[in-house]
Amino acid sequence: MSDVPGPAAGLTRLDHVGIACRDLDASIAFYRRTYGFEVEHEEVNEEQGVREAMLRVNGTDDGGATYLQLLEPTRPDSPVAKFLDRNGEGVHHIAFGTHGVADSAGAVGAAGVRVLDAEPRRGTHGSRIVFLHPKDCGGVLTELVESCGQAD
Ligand code: MC0
Repeated sequence: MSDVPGPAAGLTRLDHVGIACRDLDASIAFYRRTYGFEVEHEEVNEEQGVREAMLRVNGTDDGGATYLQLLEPTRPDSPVAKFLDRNGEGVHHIAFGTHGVADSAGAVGAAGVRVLDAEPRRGTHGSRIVFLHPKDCGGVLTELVESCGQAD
């Protein structure tokens, strides 16, 4: 391991794992029936081209929580639809929580990773999000998320 300090990205936790699915209701039913996870929030995000559900996995002692985010595409040219065509259903991205998404993105960008959003976009439940290029993150599409009214 390198002894060079990493960037001061200010990440606090794993916020969610995003999972691409073709049928959101069937996917929700699987996670409820198999693990007992319940839907905490559901919405359509037209900008991102998804219908999505947040299933709470656990709370954390910092006031945050960790979720599974189930993502069904709403249009064929969306990133999730392209992903499904290419890979089928499965893990689409991971997301790290932060107190300040713009500062975190700046720090990660300064470390040489392409930040895909020049300005934070609107994520689930009023959160502010940016994506990092998967080719700079070991093949993992990575999101940074600042929750709306985040207490952590
Ligand atoms: C694409 N690639 C991925 C990937 N998507 N690798 C890992 N995980 C993924 N999810 C790879 C492809 O296999 C390809 O590799 C290369 O990246 C280019 O992909 P492309 O689809 O041909 O081309 P692009 O450049 O048009 O799009 C890829 C890119 C895009 C990641 C930049 O999908 C993007 O901007 N994504 C961020 C937005 C997003 O995903 N939104 C949906 C979730 P090869 O080797 O073939 O070159 S919205 C969300 O999650 C919100 C609601 C929230 O959390 O609140």
